Amino acid sequence: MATEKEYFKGISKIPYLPSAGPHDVMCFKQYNAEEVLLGRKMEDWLRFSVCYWHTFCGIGADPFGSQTLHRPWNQGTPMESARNRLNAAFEFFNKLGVKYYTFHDRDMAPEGSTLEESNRNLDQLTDLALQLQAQTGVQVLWVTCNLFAHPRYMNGAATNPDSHVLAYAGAQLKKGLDVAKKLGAENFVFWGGREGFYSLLNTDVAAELKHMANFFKMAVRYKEKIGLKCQFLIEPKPKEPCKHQYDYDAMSVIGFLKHYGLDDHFKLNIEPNHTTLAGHSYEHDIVMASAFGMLGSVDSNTGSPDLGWDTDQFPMDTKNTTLVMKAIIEQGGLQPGGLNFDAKVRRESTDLEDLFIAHIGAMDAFARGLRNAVRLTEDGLLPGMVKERYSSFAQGLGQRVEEGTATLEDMEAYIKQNGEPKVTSGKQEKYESIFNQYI
Ligand code: XUL
Ligand code: CO
Repeated sequence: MATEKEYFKGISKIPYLPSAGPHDVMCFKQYNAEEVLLGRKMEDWLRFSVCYWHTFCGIGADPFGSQTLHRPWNQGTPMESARNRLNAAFEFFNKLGVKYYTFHDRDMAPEGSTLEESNRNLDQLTDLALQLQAQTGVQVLWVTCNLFAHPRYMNGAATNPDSHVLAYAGAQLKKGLDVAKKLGAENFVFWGGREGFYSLLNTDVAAELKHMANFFKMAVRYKEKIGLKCQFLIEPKPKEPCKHQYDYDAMSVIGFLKHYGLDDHFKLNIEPNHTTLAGHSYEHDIVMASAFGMLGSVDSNTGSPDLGWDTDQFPMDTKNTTLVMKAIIEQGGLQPGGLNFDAKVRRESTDLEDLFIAHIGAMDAFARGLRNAVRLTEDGLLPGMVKERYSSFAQGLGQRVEEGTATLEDMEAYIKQNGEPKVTSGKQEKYESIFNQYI
């Protein structure tokens, strides 16, 4: 690969060494890209992706302290840094053995003082990205527009009370969709960071939701006009930065999409740390989105269950990864989506190699989750127990409820004939005990 400089010196391609000891954290022990499970290669079940904003733009600053992460690619003018960063990123993807990456328009290229200048910056950087993609085979899992960081968006982008701001967001989105087409992105994500409110006293929620739906409709029309073949995804999050965000969780977004007739054009990008912020269990929104055929992709990270904010940690808990992979297997895979590590090393993890250790650990956690979920599926014990639990809907009156042909009069006649139903144990502990034997 023709990079001008090696950024991750002393680190070569990460190998699969299943018998390596616990001390060796620079190899995969579970993730074997080419190994076939349930008729598909591991890399195709998992479709791992590295995110640009945390891994290459993150500097470890937080509201209480300044930069702790000093990256060698952040040198020179903003455009020089952006080029270095892109070269470093592709070196990282290759050494890690990951085939996809994700980025916001403004992490790839710095924002200029006009829309035209921002677009020119993006043109230059995406020319280089295209070249690096062709050299390495690494592809864009998804691209997104940053419609939340610039001060103009402080009161929202698509839900801003000022149509001038909405117009800026639309102009930025138009370029973002052109970039998605240029780089062959497989998906395009909308995360509404400022689409919500802090006070209902100054907010017309009905107007804002309608404007947001119309903004999405413009995106659908432009996508069709330019022949962009990618899946649109909305990423739910309940709060942070807004006190209340409209895309609260999977079910709110599904309801919104159906209400405005957008559900054929969008699926969901579920981030478990957002799901837990909404007060649900880790896998809840993955399962809910999947149940409605709306699970498009996963921002694979985790929070701390004992904290109330988005810590974007690398997912290391194999119980969680098993539950996620079980849902993904049940829906037949995630393609064209993938498992994108929207996760950041801690600001105290200051070595460059920590970026590798974090990704390798998370990839192994997901590979192990996949192996567990495959055994669970192949054994068929738990799925069989669930099927049996609902077996009364397979014939007679239950079947007619299932098909939607039963009436309340039928219910009354049935009860008069059959009387009180018998009490049946839910057996939760039995399910939990069996599940534990697979992780
Ligand atoms: C914010 C978040 C974003 C989106 C893309 O919590 O998850 O990084 O994934 O804008
Ligand atoms: Co995310």
